Amino acid sequence: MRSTPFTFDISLPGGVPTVYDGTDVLIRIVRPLSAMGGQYADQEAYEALLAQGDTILYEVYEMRRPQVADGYIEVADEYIEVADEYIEVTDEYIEVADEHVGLGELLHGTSIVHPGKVGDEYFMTKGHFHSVLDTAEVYYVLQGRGMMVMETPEEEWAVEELRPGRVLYVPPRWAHRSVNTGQEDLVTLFVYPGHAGHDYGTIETRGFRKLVVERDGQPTVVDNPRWRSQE
Ligand code: M6P
Ligand code: ZN
Repeated sequence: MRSTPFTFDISLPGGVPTVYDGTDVLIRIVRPLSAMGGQYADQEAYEALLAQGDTILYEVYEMRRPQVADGYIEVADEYIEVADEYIEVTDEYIEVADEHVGLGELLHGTSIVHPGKVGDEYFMTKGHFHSVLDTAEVYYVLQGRGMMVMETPEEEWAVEELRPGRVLYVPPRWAHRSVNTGQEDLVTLFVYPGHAGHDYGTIETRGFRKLVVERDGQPTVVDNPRWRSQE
């Protein structure tokens, strides 16, 4: 992995980063509708949309630092499972990071959430806590309109509006989910510590407290009827 300074560009519209060096790892993660089972409130609308095809909801281009392998990897859905498993093993991951590059690395990349709805609920990311809970994340909005839905294990919640030029700081302990409330792709640049990892299980089980739905043509934050308190 490269240890001298480097640059890359992000092409807009679209949000695809230029590959800055063949020796670094740019991972493309694709999340189709089928990866979001149980996440949308309107299960019937979800099934109906899925029956029409497994449409791609969002894509992530991630500069993996520390890298997990040499070269340029385009990751298929199957590989994501492998990657997630790898990240969940936090101790081993830190060990690998330590051995190769230390713990000061920053993972970064672009997230592209496509426009659309499942019933009246907008296309969104799965959302996650970081496995190392005490790690933050910074987002910079490059294109589109949206909301970041956030909450802590202590059941506080927050929703912040996303629009081009805006920076969002997600403090340690806050789970986060990007929601596209606009008509075009929502493109954000994100940066977070290389050893943070993703905890998807908590959100998959409990859901987020709040949903973002369209009401009278406007994005509206509502309670998630299926949200389960930790107790
Ligand atoms: C952001 C970052 C990425 C994350 C992506 C998609 O861009 O936090 O690390 O992978 O969102 O969200 P999720 O991992 O919840 O599917
Ligand atoms: Zn994150």
